[in-house]
Amino acid sequence: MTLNVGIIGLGAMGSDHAKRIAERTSGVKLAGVADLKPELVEKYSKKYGAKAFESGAALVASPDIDAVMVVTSPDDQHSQFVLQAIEAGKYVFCEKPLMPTVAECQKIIDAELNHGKRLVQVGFMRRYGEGYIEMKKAIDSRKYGEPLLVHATHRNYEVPTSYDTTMSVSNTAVHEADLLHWLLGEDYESGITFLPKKQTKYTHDNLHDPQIVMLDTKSGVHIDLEVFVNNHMGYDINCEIVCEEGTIALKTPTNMSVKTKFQHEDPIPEEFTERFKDAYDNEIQQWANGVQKNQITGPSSWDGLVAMVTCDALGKSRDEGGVREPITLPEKPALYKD
Ligand code: ISE
Repeated sequence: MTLNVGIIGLGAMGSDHAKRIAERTSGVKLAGVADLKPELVEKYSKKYGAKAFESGAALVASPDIDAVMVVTSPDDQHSQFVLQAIEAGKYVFCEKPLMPTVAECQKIIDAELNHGKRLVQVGFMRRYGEGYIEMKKAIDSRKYGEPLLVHATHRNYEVPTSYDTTMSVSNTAVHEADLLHWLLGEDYESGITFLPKKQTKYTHDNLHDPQIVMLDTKSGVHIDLEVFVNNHMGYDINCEIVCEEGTIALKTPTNMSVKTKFQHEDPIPEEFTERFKDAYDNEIQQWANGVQKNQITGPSSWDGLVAMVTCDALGKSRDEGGVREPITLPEKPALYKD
């Protein structure tokens, strides 16, 4: 049976998912689209033969839609559609972050608990990248001993002027907030955000760039993460786990490198949709398969809440001048235990 998926939000990420659902995901059909901009709805409904909805709420309520993807921007518009989908008993994939506040994440969890079954998956696609999957296997096996340190970078070529200082954590480092505790298989104890004095000339008044994030896990693994969103070089994601008997590092996938006169060049991707294309494809295919089988296993609302609690502590640290903040999670409900 074909799964009829509806997408709410057709900006950069939403249109990328629309193409993925329409052209590269098996067992699914892009059955409907909605956006606040009618011209986008018209464009993508025509392009993919999907039904044009006049609102996100109408799309969720429609009997023509089996499962919903919420990819709206700004991030604080996710809430109403995710809650509406849970109420309707429909599976809903929500792009990261789940919600912009811990209280709102908790609302989603409460609605899901009330429903009695997991319906929400959060778009932390890095967990589906082959590089990270291999790294996790190596860490879990303890082949190289205990992990001790993590050095990571999250660099974007540039960001729009609407992107501000808080977003370096809530919109960008949120990926590592999710990924690194998953990779290491443990929760965080505390976090720090430090704003170095020297900034890039490519930033603007409302954005402190770059920033340094530090996290410590419960067992004492220390993480340092550089977040540099106007690096004017490319989309450069690095992660190295230092273990007792070796280091495990993520490689940037490339199909070609060039050697020319006294130089050796490896291309750096420009955009995250290009760098993590395979991870996104994998993520959505597995989500669709899970929905078909009536059991989803990807990042849950609980994972969305963990990331937001972590980002809140990191934001507080930044606002208080770089003090160490505890990261305290509520008790994990049984629904989210493995
Ligand atoms: C964006 O929303 C993403 O999710 C990207 O992966 C991240 O690199 C970028 O900084 C965010 O703005």
